[in-house]
Amino acid sequence: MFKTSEMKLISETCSLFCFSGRMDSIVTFGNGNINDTFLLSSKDRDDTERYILQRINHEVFNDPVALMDNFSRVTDHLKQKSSHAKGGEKVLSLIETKDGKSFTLDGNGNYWRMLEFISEGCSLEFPENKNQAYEAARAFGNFQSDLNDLPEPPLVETIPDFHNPEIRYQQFITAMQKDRVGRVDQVSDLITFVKKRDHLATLIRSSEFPRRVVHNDTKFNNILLHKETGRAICVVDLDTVMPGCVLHDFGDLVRTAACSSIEDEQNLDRVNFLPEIFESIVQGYLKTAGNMLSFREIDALPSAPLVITYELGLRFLTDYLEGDHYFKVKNERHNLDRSRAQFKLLESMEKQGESMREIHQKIVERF
Ligand code: ADP
Ligand code: GN1
Ligand code: MG
Repeated sequence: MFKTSEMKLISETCSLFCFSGRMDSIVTFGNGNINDTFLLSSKDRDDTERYILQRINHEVFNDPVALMDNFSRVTDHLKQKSSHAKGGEKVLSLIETKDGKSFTLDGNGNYWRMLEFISEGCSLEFPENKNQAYEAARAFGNFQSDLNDLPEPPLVETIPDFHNPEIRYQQFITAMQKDRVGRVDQVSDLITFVKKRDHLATLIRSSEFPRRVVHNDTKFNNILLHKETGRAICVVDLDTVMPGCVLHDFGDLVRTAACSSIEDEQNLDRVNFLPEIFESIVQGYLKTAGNMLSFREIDALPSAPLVITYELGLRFLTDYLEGDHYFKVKNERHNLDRSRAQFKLLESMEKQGESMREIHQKIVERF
C-alpha cells in the first residue's frame, strides 16, 4: 500500500507518459536491490495493458541522463540484430513521455522511466533446472555478442570502477577502519576470511582483457524466461551496460545461478556451489559468445565466479559496516546475511575448484 502523497506522485508521473488507456492500478514489482520498480495496469475500454514504471536510484547512478542515453543506444542497437528476432527474443522498449523523452524528472529530483511489460516472461532468483541456467547463459552471451559492434562513442560508465575488486577491497578496509556504525566487532571472522583471500582482488584485472560492452549485472533474476517454453526471452536491468570485461558477466551469472540457495540465505548449510549448473552455464555462454572471445578470456572463465563472489561478499560487508546506504535491506542483518552467504559460496567453489576446471576444459576441447 502506498501513502496518499506517494500515490499522487506516482499517478502524476504516469500521466506524463504515452501509455495506452487510463491508469487502473499500480503495485511494487520484482526483487531488484537498487531501483524502485512498479507494475502499472491500465484500462483501455475492455482491454487491460501493463507497463513497468521505474524510479532510478540516483544515489547509485549519479548521471541518470547519461544512463538513459546508454539505455536507448543499447536497445536501438539490439533491435536491429536479427539474432534477437529469430530466437523470439525481446528487447526492452521504452515508453516515451508526452514531450518525446525517454524519462521524466519529478519535483523531488527523481528520474522515472516507463517500459513495456514483458508479460510472457518471469524471473527467478535461482534456476529450477539445468536448462534454465543454459538459457540464461546463452542469452547473456548473445547480448554481449550483439553489442560487440556497437558504434562509437563508448557508452558512459554509469558507475566508474563498478567491477574493480581492488578498489572494492580498499573501500572495505576504509569502512572497517572508520567503523561508522560500530559493527566491526561482530564481523571479525569475516575480516579474517577476507584478508586471507586478498589475492582474489587482483586475480582478474579488467585492463588485461579486451574492453567490450558488457551487462555488468548478470544476476539470474535479470533475465526473463518464457513462462511456458522456458526459453530466455529478454535481458533486463540495463543500467550498468557499459565498457567492461566479459569475465564479470560470466562470473556473476555463475554466482547467482550455480548456487543452491537464494542470495541472502541464513542457513549456510544450504549454500553450495552446483557444478552441474556451472557446466550448463559454460555450454550456453560459449554457444553464443564463444566465437567473439579471445583465448585468454576463455581460459580465465573458471576464475571469474570466485573473483565476483569475493567482490559481492566484500560489497555487502562494506555496506553493512557503512550502515546500509547502498543495497535495499529488509532488516539490519540483511547485508551481513548476504555477505556470509557469499563467503560460504566462495568456500564451496574453492573446494570444487578442480572439478570446475575439468568441466570447463572438457567443454572447451569440444568447442
Ligand atoms: P533493479 O535495478 O532494481 O534490479 P530491474 O530493472 O532489474 O531493477 O527490475 C526489477 C525486476 O523487475 C527484474 O528483476 C524483473 O524481474 C522485473 N522487470 C524489469 N523490467 C521488466 C519488464 N520490462 N517486463 C517484465 N519484468 C520486468
Ligand atoms: C544489485 O539491481 P540488482 O538487484 O539487479 C547490484 C548488483 C549486485 C546485486 C546483488 C547497480 O543488482 O551489482 O550484484 O544487487 N546492482 C548495482 O544482488 O549495484
Ligand atoms: Mg535487477
